[in-house]
Amino acid sequence: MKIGVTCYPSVGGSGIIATELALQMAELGHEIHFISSSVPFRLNGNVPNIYVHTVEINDYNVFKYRPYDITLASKISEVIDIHQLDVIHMHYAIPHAVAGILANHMSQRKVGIVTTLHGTDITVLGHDRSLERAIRFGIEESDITTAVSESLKQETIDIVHPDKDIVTIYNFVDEDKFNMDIREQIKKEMKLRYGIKENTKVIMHSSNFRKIKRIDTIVRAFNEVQKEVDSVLVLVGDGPEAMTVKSLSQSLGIEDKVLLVGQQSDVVSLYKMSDLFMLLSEKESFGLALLEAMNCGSVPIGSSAGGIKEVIQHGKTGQIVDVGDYNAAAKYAIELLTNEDKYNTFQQNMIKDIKTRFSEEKIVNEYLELYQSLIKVN
Ligand code: GMT
Repeated sequence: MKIGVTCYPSVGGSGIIATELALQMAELGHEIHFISSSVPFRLNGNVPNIYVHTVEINDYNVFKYRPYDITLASKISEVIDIHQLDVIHMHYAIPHAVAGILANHMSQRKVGIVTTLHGTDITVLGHDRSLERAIRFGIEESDITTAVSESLKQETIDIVHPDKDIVTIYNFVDEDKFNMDIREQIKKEMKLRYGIKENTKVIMHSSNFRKIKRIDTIVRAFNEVQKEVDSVLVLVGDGPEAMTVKSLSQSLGIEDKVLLVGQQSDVVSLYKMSDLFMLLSEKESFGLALLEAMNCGSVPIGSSAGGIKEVIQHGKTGQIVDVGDYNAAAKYAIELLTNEDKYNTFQQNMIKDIKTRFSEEKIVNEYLELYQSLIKVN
């Protein structure tokens, strides 16, 4: 098969899923054509069967706004015809699905269109309805639309009311990269590197530090935990909330125990260093970082927002708390960090559960079947 893929190439779960899926498809012998504003960040080196077509947008005085979406559509259509694509996979309804649909109209060859909803375009509609018709159009005019959790699927139905079935396909984890291999050894090395004592427990969070991630709740929960358990909080990533987090930890008098390590290329080693992973967002369609950290052995505490409660089985593979409830998060964290048997049981359950529900093989096959069903139709 020849598959075109359009995603946001910068750091973020949707770009990661698009790239990891493409890498797997390429390994299975399919030809992948990325049509994107730049090379996706998880695409390292030259991978056979993967081609990247970047969209150039020129600045003409005649346009008040640069026509990125139209240029993208034009480029997708060019790639469809030149490379004789069979299917295009658009990540996000706007602008990508809409650009893909337009591209299909422009091209001589007609392709099947798969659109994956990752959350943000539906979240945006919660407070700005101006894109509602475009999103509904993107969903309805795609041949197949998928959502990354049941929760996102339901939210889309409730807000957009599309006249179309939505298929849930969960995010998946790259088990070759994110696993528990030599976890104890890496943990030791990383603690040494970050000046953390061997017996000190590590609580971790990683994200793009947007307000919806509610890192303030994590800092407040950690403040309670460190009163009872010798621990540090390691925050991986960067974004608009970084300063707020810094000043909150200063005002709580725990800044020495809150490590803001910024964006890191080797998150795997960081995850292996951690005992607990917290994702207490107020909106989260799935939480890919959570899944990746879990497969590295970090036991999760998540909020009840969106798809997080589908990723974590409360009381079995991790714990779930209400959004903003830092006392409950702290209580669960203290319990897990001081009860080794319970901790080990959760860790074993979680690794088993990921293998069953979120393995690369399972999820890649689900997408493959969708692509194949479209080839039969076209
Ligand atoms: O979490 C983010 O802010 C990044 C965002 C993105 O667009 O990459 O992630 C979204 O898509 C991921 C992949 O499907 C999901 O795992 C994340 O939960 C989702 N983020 C939100 O819903 C906030």
